[in-house]
Amino acid sequence: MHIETDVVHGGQHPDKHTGALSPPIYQTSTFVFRDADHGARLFKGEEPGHIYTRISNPTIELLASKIALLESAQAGSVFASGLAAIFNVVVSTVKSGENVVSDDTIYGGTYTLFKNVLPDLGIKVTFVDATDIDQVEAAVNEQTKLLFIETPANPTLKIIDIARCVDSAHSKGIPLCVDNTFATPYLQRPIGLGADIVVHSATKYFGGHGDIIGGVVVGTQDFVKNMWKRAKDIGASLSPFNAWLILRGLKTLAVRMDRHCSNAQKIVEFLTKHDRVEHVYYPGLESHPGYEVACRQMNGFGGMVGFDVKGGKEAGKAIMNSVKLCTLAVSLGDVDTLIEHPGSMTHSGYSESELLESGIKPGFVRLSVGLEHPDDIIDDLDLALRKI
Ligand code: LCS
Repeated sequence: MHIETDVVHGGQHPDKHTGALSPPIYQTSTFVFRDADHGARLFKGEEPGHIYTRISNPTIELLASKIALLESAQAGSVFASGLAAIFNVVVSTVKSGENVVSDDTIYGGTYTLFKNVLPDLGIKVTFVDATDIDQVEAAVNEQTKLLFIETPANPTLKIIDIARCVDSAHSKGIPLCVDNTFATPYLQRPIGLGADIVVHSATKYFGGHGDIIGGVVVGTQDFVKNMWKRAKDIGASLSPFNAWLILRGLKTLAVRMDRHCSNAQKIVEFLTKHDRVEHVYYPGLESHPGYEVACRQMNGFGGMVGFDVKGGKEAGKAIMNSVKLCTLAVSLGDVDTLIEHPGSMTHSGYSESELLESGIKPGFVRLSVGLEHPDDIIDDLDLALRKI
């Protein structure tokens, strides 16, 4: 089936007992055993069944299998947040004394996890610019167990060639993990390009309405099974209600992504012509350094846009303080257009020099283009830009 059909029907069937079309929310902590031996068999794994929602739950399993289907992966797991998903991927592939090679432009929370938390567990992360495959190969050594990239990257929309990273990682015998949050499987499917693991912040386009926090990992059956053996004891499980909200959000993923993309395209056209705007970052611009790779590996350029305002940081702040329709808030992928300043907000874990090395200029403003009428977003931005 096409992905437009899979987001609606994939993995879902009317409820066996009641015929309910919408899946039930199994809002329960625990599941009752038939007798003591039944409980013991479930704990030993001798019989399939649910024990306790931190370990498994039917609503959560439905979501995990649906996302695996959408990403063309064998299996999936869901977590309480995107960062919990990423943490569990790392600790199930990398041990103390080993290391990760990661692109240097990633979500600020992932960056601080990699820079500050993992070293305390004995896991080192080497940051490189993964658009330069020589840098990746120079950084990988005997102890490297994972290559990690985000593409398009948060916040600069840097595009990394997934197939090239696959070749490089596999030639060194290590897996490639791609954070596909910005693109979603509607616009990009890294597993089809050879990636081993895909992670998402489901908080964003999957949920789509700005009302949940969640994370996703997909990969091979073996990888997901092994990861879950530890993850169930780490305990960052998603709640059944949040799983259900993500299932509901996914139904409209395709139509929402189409509109996010077309709205973003119109806003980019407006911003590139604006005399107060210095530079626009969008992979759909022919002048974007990743344009050709994006055309090859994506089916659309997404709803995220970045721009530098003439006048630097103060001018960027002035825009964010004077917009009325665009909402000054972090997160992304919502129906509402969100505007923020990565340097002082989402990416404040980067030092001044790290921001510059990652191409995040002081005045860089990030826009998550929502589903309002594009002319209204443009009018709002135009008024704010004209005030500086
Ligand atoms: N990966 C990417 C690409 C993200 O943008 C985020 C969150 C995460 C992982 C972590 O997911 P979470 O744990 O929040 O579900 N990005 C955010 C952002 O840009 N603004 O606020 C959160």
